[in-house]
Amino acid sequence: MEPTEHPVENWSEEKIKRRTLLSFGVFTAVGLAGIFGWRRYLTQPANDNGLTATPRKVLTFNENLNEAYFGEHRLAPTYPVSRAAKPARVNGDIGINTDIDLAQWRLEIVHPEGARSEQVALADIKSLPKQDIVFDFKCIEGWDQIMHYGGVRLSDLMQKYNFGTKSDGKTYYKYVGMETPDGAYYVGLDMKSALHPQTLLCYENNDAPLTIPHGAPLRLAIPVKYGVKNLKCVGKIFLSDERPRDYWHENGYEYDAAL
Ligand SMILES: Nc1nc2c(c(=O)[nH]1)N[C@H]1C(S)=C(S)[C@@H](COP(=O)(O)O)O[C@H]1N2
Ligand SMILES: [Mo]
Repeated sequence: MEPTEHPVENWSEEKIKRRTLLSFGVFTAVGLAGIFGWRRYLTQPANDNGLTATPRKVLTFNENLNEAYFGEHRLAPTYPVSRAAKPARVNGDIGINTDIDLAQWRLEIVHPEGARSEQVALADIKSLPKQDIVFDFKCIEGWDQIMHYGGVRLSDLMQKYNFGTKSDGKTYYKYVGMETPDGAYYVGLDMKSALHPQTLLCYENNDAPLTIPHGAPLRLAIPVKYGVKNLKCVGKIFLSDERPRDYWHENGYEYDAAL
């Protein structure tokens, strides 16, 4: 008779108990590894672009609104000032009035719920911390150019003039709308893009005051969006939970115009 190579084990009650405990232990260890792995994933450092190694899109779903707004922002690439185009290309003149009286200009901030509106002078805007940005400006028509703009963060302005949030001071409106003084050109921005640290209201191009064709006295520079959203000559800013009208969206382009 052949010897049995793998004799059927005679599992004692004791051994079964041990095995059960062991597999329970393994199960728990795998579970804990999963939890710690997840926590590490949540706290992993961001790379240069502000992105974590693992795509985090799926997470925003569960994040509360404030975190989504003030949490990580994906930053657009920036460049050395020396690479900025001089002079910067001009494109689009809807709502640009070459006869504009720059001394008379005021930025109108319209608070929602009919509460109030404010007229802000350029000097008041300039009193906020100055920011410079050199980014690759991209037009949906197919050209791009590195441009250097200087101004203030839209988020700083919103904080200073206390607009953006509802009366509880915490809940943000969903959108920010902007228009030229004559209302001929207009854009809508989702709040997260409006609060993005690279979203600036600019009064300078290449260290010089903006020219009228470039949107004097104040234009939007929003590097996370295509050129169409970079409204020149801002006359009015307002807030809404409804998507504000948007010039190029009305002309068939995708609303977000996100890069
Ligand atoms: N008021 C106003 N802003 C505007 C436009 C316009 O026609 N009118 N055109 C947009 C488009 S399509 C582009 S590409 C950029 C061009 O900005 P630039 O003239 O500073 O290059 O402005 C945007 N802002
Ligand atoms: Mo454009």
